[in-house]
Amino acid sequence: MGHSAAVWDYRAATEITKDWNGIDQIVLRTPRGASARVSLHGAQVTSWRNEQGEELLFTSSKAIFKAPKAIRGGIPVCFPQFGNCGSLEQHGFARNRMWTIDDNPPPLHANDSSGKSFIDLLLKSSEEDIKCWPHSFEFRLRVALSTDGDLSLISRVRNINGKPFSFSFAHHTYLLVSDISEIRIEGLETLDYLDNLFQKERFTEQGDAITFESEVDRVYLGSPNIIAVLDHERKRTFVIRKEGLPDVAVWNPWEKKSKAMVDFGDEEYKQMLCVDGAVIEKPVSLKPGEEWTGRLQLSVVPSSFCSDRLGLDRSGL
Ligand code: TA6
Repeated sequence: MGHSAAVWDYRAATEITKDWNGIDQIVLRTPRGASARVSLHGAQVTSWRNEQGEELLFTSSKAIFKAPKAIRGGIPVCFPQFGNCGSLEQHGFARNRMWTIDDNPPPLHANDSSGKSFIDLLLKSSEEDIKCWPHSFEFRLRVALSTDGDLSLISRVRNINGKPFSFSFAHHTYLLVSDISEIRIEGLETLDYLDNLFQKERFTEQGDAITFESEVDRVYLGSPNIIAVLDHERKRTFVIRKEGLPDVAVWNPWEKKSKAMVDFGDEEYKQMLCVDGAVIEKPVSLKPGEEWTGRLQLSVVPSSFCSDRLGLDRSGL
Protein backbone atom coordinates (compact mmCIF):
# COMPACT_ATOMS: atom_id res chain seq x y z
CA MET A 1 0.00 0.00 0.00
CA GLY A 2 1.65 3.22 -1.05
CA HIS A 3 1.87 6.18 1.32
CA SER A 4 3.06 9.56 0.17
CA ALA A 5 5.29 11.06 2.82
CA ALA A 6 2.87 14.03 2.98
CA VAL A 7 0.11 11.91 4.54
CA TRP A 8 2.32 9.50 6.48
CA ASP A 9 1.36 9.58 10.13
CA TYR A 10 4.71 9.09 11.82
CA ARG A 11 3.14 8.64 15.23
CA ALA A 12 0.91 5.84 13.90
CA ALA A 13 4.08 4.38 12.34
CA THR A 14 5.16 3.46 15.86
CA GLU A 15 3.48 0.30 17.11
CA ILE A 16 3.89 -1.48 20.45
CA THR A 17 3.75 -5.29 20.35
CA LYS A 18 5.07 -8.21 22.39
CA ASP A 19 8.16 -10.24 21.48
CA TRP A 20 8.74 -13.99 21.87
CA ASN A 21 8.92 -13.66 25.67
CA GLY A 22 5.94 -11.34 26.00
CA ILE A 23 8.28 -8.36 26.48
CA ASP A 24 7.11 -5.09 24.94
CA GLN A 25 8.86 -4.08 21.77
CA ILE A 26 8.30 -1.07 19.57
CA VAL A 27 8.08 -1.39 15.79
CA LEU A 28 9.03 1.68 13.73
CA ARG A 29 7.98 1.83 10.08
CA THR A 30 8.57 4.16 7.12
CA PRO A 31 6.24 4.96 4.18
CA ARG A 32 8.38 2.84 1.85
CA GLY A 33 8.43 -0.27 4.02
CA ALA A 34 11.61 -0.05 6.06
CA SER A 35 11.28 -1.03 9.73
CA ALA A 36 13.09 -1.37 13.04
CA ARG A 37 12.25 -3.17 16.28
CA VAL A 38 13.36 -2.07 19.76
CA SER A 39 12.85 -4.21 22.85
CA LEU A 40 12.16 -2.63 26.23
CA HIS A 41 14.59 -5.31 27.48
CA GLY A 42 17.81 -3.34 27.35
CA ALA A 43 16.39 -0.76 24.87
CA GLN A 44 18.00 -3.08 22.37
CA VAL A 45 17.38 -2.64 18.67
CA THR A 46 16.67 -6.24 17.62
CA SER A 47 15.90 -5.68 13.96
CA TRP A 48 16.50 -3.11 11.21
CA ARG A 49 15.09 -3.94 7.78
CA ASN A 50 15.37 -2.09 4.49
CA GLU A 51 12.48 -1.27 2.14
CA GLN A 52 12.73 -4.73 0.59
CA GLY A 53 12.27 -6.27 4.07
CA GLU A 54 15.89 -7.50 4.17
CA GLU A 55 17.35 -7.74 7.69
CA LEU A 56 20.49 -5.63 8.11
CA LEU A 57 21.47 -6.61 11.66
CA PHE A 58 22.76 -9.99 12.81
CA THR A 59 20.98 -11.96 15.53
CA SER A 60 22.30 -15.37 16.47
CA SER A 61 20.01 -18.32 15.80
CA LYS A 62 20.98 -19.35 19.35
CA ALA A 63 20.29 -15.99 20.96
CA ILE A 64 18.70 -16.24 24.41
CA PHE A 65 15.72 -13.89 24.52
CA LYS A 66 15.39 -14.07 28.28
CA ALA A 67 16.43 -11.56 30.91
CA PRO A 68 19.01 -11.13 32.32
CA LYS A 69 21.00 -12.46 29.35
CA ALA A 70 21.58 -9.79 26.71
CA ILE A 71 20.22 -10.78 23.31
CA ARG A 72 23.16 -11.89 21.09
CA GLY A 73 22.74 -9.55 18.18
CA GLY A 74 21.05 -6.33 17.14
CA ILE A 75 22.46 -3.28 18.95
CA PRO A 76 22.96 -3.82 22.71
CA VAL A 77 23.55 -0.65 24.76
CA CYS A 78 26.80 -0.97 26.70
CA PHE A 79 26.58 1.34 29.77
CA PRO A 80 28.02 2.34 32.24
CA GLN A 81 31.00 0.42 30.96
CA PHE A 82 32.25 -1.22 27.80
CA GLY A 83 34.31 -4.29 28.61
CA ASN A 84 34.79 -6.24 31.77
CA CYS A 85 36.44 -4.45 34.64
CA GLY A 86 35.58 -4.03 38.33
CA SER A 87 32.38 -5.30 39.89
CA LEU A 88 30.10 -4.43 36.99
CA GLU A 89 28.94 -7.14 34.59
CA GLN A 90 30.47 -7.32 31.11
CA HIS A 91 29.40 -4.22 29.15
CA GLY A 92 27.45 -2.83 32.12
CA PHE A 93 23.87 -3.41 33.27
CA ALA A 94 21.83 -1.14 30.93
CA ARG A 95 21.33 -3.91 28.34
CA ASN A 96 19.94 -6.21 31.05
CA ARG A 97 17.37 -3.83 32.48
CA MET A 98 13.76 -3.13 31.53
CA TRP A 99 13.50 0.38 30.11
CA THR A 100 10.31 2.46 29.93
CA ILE A 101 8.78 4.54 27.17
CA ASP A 102 9.40 8.24 27.80
CA ASP A 103 6.30 10.10 26.64
CA ASN A 104 7.64 13.54 27.49
CA PRO A 105 11.39 13.69 26.97
CA PRO A 106 13.34 16.95 27.12
CA PRO A 107 13.31 18.31 23.54
CA LEU A 108 15.89 17.31 20.97
CA HIS A 109 16.80 19.15 17.76
CA ALA A 110 13.92 19.34 15.24
CA ASN A 111 16.01 17.28 12.79
CA ASP A 112 15.92 14.45 15.31
CA SER A 113 12.22 13.94 14.76
CA SER A 114 10.98 15.65 11.59
CA GLY A 115 10.13 13.05 8.95
CA LYS A 116 11.08 10.19 11.27
CA SER A 117 9.31 7.41 13.11
CA PHE A 118 10.84 7.36 16.55
CA ILE A 119 10.52 6.20 20.12
CA ASP A 120 12.01 7.66 23.31
CA LEU A 121 13.13 5.23 25.99
CA LEU A 122 14.28 5.92 29.55
CA LEU A 123 16.41 4.15 32.14
CA LYS A 124 16.78 5.64 35.60
CA SER A 125 19.23 4.45 38.24
CA SER A 126 17.41 1.90 40.42
CA GLU A 127 18.17 0.72 43.96
CA GLU A 128 19.62 -2.45 42.40
CA ASP A 129 21.88 -0.43 40.10
CA ILE A 130 23.03 1.89 42.87
CA LYS A 131 24.31 -1.13 44.81
CA CYS A 132 26.78 -1.92 42.02
CA TRP A 133 27.22 1.58 40.59
CA PRO A 134 26.43 4.25 43.22
CA HIS A 135 25.45 7.10 40.89
CA SER A 136 22.10 8.69 40.08
CA PHE A 137 21.56 9.06 36.34
CA GLU A 138 18.87 9.29 33.70
CA PHE A 139 19.64 7.67 30.36
CA ARG A 140 17.38 8.67 27.49
CA LEU A 141 17.65 6.86 24.17
CA ARG A 142 15.82 7.95 21.04
CA VAL A 143 15.66 5.34 18.29
CA ALA A 144 14.53 6.85 14.97
CA LEU A 145 13.96 5.63 11.43
CA SER A 146 14.13 8.23 8.67
CA THR A 147 11.99 8.18 5.52
CA ASP A 148 15.08 6.84 3.71
CA GLY A 149 15.33 3.97 6.21
CA ASP A 150 18.41 5.32 8.05
CA LEU A 151 18.55 4.21 11.70
CA SER A 152 19.54 6.79 14.34
CA LEU A 153 20.34 6.25 17.99
CA ILE A 154 20.60 9.37 20.16
CA SER A 155 21.79 8.74 23.71
CA ARG A 156 21.61 11.31 26.51
CA VAL A 157 23.05 10.54 29.93
CA ARG A 158 22.45 13.07 32.70
CA ASN A 159 23.97 13.16 36.18
CA ILE A 160 20.93 13.70 38.40
CA ASN A 161 22.63 15.84 41.01
CA GLY A 162 24.52 12.97 42.56
CA LYS A 163 28.29 12.78 42.89
CA PRO A 164 30.40 13.32 39.74
CA PHE A 165 30.72 10.07 37.78
CA SER A 166 32.46 8.68 34.70
CA PHE A 167 31.34 5.98 32.28
CA SER A 168 32.39 4.26 29.08
CA PHE A 169 29.82 3.42 26.45
CA ALA A 170 29.16 1.65 23.16
CA HIS A 171 26.39 0.84 20.73
CA HIS A 172 27.43 -2.80 20.29
CA THR A 173 26.29 -3.02 16.65
CA TYR A 174 26.08 -6.52 15.11
CA LEU A 175 26.07 -5.90 11.35
CA LEU A 176 24.76 -8.72 9.13
CA VAL A 177 27.24 -9.40 6.32
CA SER A 178 27.33 -11.80 3.37
CA ASP A 179 30.68 -13.39 4.32
CA ILE A 180 33.31 -11.91 6.65
CA SER A 181 36.00 -12.66 4.04
CA GLU A 182 34.21 -10.23 1.68
CA ILE A 183 34.20 -7.31 4.11
CA ARG A 184 36.48 -4.33 4.50
CA ILE A 185 36.32 -1.31 6.75
CA GLU A 186 37.40 2.12 5.51
CA GLY A 187 37.99 5.07 7.82
CA LEU A 188 40.12 3.40 10.50
CA GLU A 189 43.39 3.37 8.56
CA THR A 190 46.52 4.60 10.40
CA LEU A 191 44.65 4.93 13.72
CA ASP A 192 46.01 3.60 16.98
CA TYR A 193 44.05 0.73 18.51
CA LEU A 194 43.97 -1.29 21.71
CA ASP A 195 44.08 -5.01 20.97
CA ASN A 196 42.06 -7.14 23.37
CA LEU A 197 43.89 -10.20 22.04
CA PHE A 198 47.15 -8.75 23.38
CA GLN A 199 46.08 -7.49 26.84
CA LYS A 200 44.83 -4.20 25.35
CA GLU A 201 48.34 -3.36 24.06
CA ARG A 202 48.41 -0.29 21.79
CA PHE A 203 49.22 -0.74 18.10
CA THR A 204 48.95 1.42 15.00
CA GLU A 205 46.79 0.31 12.07
CA GLN A 206 48.41 0.15 8.67
CA GLY A 207 47.49 2.48 5.83
CA ASP A 208 44.87 0.51 3.97
CA ALA A 209 41.38 -0.85 4.55
CA ILE A 210 40.88 -3.45 7.28
CA THR A 211 40.01 -6.97 6.12
CA PHE A 212 39.38 -10.14 8.13
CA GLU A 213 41.21 -13.46 8.15
CA SER A 214 41.07 -14.31 11.88
CA GLU A 215 39.63 -13.21 15.24
CA VAL A 216 39.63 -9.42 15.68
CA ASP A 217 38.85 -7.70 18.99
CA ARG A 218 40.08 -4.10 18.92
CA VAL A 219 39.18 -0.59 19.98
CA TYR A 220 40.24 2.04 17.43
CA LEU A 221 40.94 5.37 19.07
CA GLY A 222 39.98 8.89 18.02
CA SER A 223 38.32 7.79 14.78
CA PRO A 224 36.73 10.02 12.13
CA ASN A 225 32.96 10.56 12.49
CA ILE A 226 32.20 8.52 9.38
CA ILE A 227 33.18 4.89 8.81
CA ALA A 228 32.33 2.66 5.83
CA VAL A 229 31.84 -1.12 6.07
CA LEU A 230 31.87 -2.47 2.53
CA ASP A 231 30.22 -5.80 1.71
CA HIS A 232 31.73 -6.73 -1.64
CA GLU A 233 29.46 -9.70 -2.29
CA ARG A 234 26.23 -7.81 -1.59
CA LYS A 235 27.57 -4.70 -3.36
CA ARG A 236 26.43 -2.59 -0.44
CA THR A 237 28.08 -0.43 2.18
CA PHE A 238 27.06 0.32 5.75
CA VAL A 239 27.82 3.96 6.49
CA ILE A 240 28.31 4.72 10.19
CA ARG A 241 28.10 8.39 11.14
CA LYS A 242 28.61 9.45 14.72
CA GLU A 243 29.09 12.35 17.14
CA GLY A 244 30.34 12.16 20.69
CA LEU A 245 31.55 8.60 20.06
CA PRO A 246 35.28 8.98 19.32
CA ASP A 247 36.23 5.31 19.42
CA VAL A 248 35.21 2.30 17.31
CA ALA A 249 35.22 -1.24 18.69
CA VAL A 250 35.62 -3.92 16.01
CA TRP A 251 34.93 -7.58 16.85
CA ASN A 252 34.67 -10.85 15.04
CA PRO A 253 35.07 -13.93 17.26
CA TRP A 254 36.15 -16.23 14.40
CA GLU A 255 35.82 -19.99 14.63
CA LYS A 256 37.29 -20.96 18.02
CA LYS A 257 35.48 -18.26 20.06
CA SER A 258 32.24 -18.91 18.15
CA LYS A 259 32.28 -22.54 19.26
CA ALA A 260 32.86 -21.42 22.86
CA MET A 261 29.75 -19.20 23.02
CA VAL A 262 26.52 -21.03 23.95
CA ASP A 263 24.36 -18.33 22.36
CA PHE A 264 26.26 -18.21 19.06
CA GLY A 265 26.35 -20.71 16.19
CA ASP A 266 29.69 -22.34 15.36
CA GLU A 267 29.73 -20.90 11.84
CA GLU A 268 27.90 -17.65 12.54
CA TYR A 269 31.09 -15.58 12.69
CA LYS A 270 31.00 -15.66 8.90
CA GLN A 271 27.81 -13.59 8.79
CA MET A 272 28.49 -10.89 11.34
CA LEU A 273 30.82 -8.07 12.28
CA CYS A 274 30.56 -5.77 15.29
CA VAL A 275 31.51 -2.17 14.49
CA ASP A 276 30.56 -0.15 17.56
CA GLY A 277 30.42 3.63 17.95
CA ALA A 278 31.88 4.01 21.42
CA VAL A 279 33.53 6.08 24.14
CA ILE A 280 36.16 3.83 25.67
CA GLU A 281 39.70 5.29 25.87
CA LYS A 282 38.63 8.51 27.61
CA PRO A 283 35.46 7.84 29.65
CA VAL A 284 32.82 10.57 29.85
CA SER A 285 32.87 12.48 33.16
CA LEU A 286 29.72 14.27 34.31
CA LYS A 287 29.38 16.70 37.20
CA PRO A 288 25.98 16.96 38.91
CA GLY A 289 23.41 18.31 36.44
CA GLU A 290 25.64 17.79 33.38
CA GLU A 291 24.47 15.78 30.37
CA TRP A 292 26.36 13.90 27.64
CA THR A 293 24.91 13.24 24.17
CA GLY A 294 26.11 10.59 21.74
CA ARG A 295 24.70 10.20 18.24
CA LEU A 296 24.95 7.27 15.86
CA GLN A 297 23.40 7.05 12.40
CA LEU A 298 23.47 3.87 10.29
CA SER A 299 22.74 3.94 6.57
CA VAL A 300 23.09 1.41 3.78
CA VAL A 301 24.14 2.60 0.32
CA PRO A 302 25.07 0.74 -2.87
CA SER A 303 28.83 0.03 -2.83
CA SER A 304 29.09 1.92 -6.12
CA PHE A 305 28.85 4.92 -3.77
CA CYS A 306 32.62 4.73 -3.52
CA SER A 307 33.82 5.40 -0.04
CA ASP A 308 36.16 8.27 -0.89
CA ARG A 309 33.00 10.32 -1.60
CA LEU A 310 32.15 9.74 2.06
CA GLY A 311 34.98 12.08 2.87
CA LEU A 312 32.85 14.96 1.62
CA ASP A 313 30.84 14.93 4.80
CA ARG A 314 33.25 13.48 7.35
CA SER A 315 31.92 16.26 9.55
CA GLY A 316 29.56 13.60 10.92
CA LEU A 317 25.76 13.58 11.04
O1 TA6 B 1 33.74 -6.43 21.20
C1 TA6 B 1 34.35 -6.41 22.41
C2 TA6 B 1 33.88 -7.56 23.28
O2 TA6 B 1 34.19 -7.31 24.61
C3 TA6 B 1 34.52 -8.86 22.83
O3 TA6 B 1 35.67 -9.12 23.58
C4 TA6 B 1 33.41 -9.88 23.05
O4 TA6 B 1 33.39 -10.30 24.40
C5 TA6 B 1 32.20 -9.04 22.65
O5 TA6 B 1 32.46 -7.75 23.20
C6 TA6 B 1 30.90 -9.67 23.08
O6 TA6 B 1 30.59 -9.31 24.38
P1 TA6 B 1 29.19 -9.86 24.98
O7 TA6 B 1 29.20 -9.47 26.40
O8 TA6 B 1 28.11 -9.22 24.17
O9 TA6 B 1 29.25 -11.36 24.75
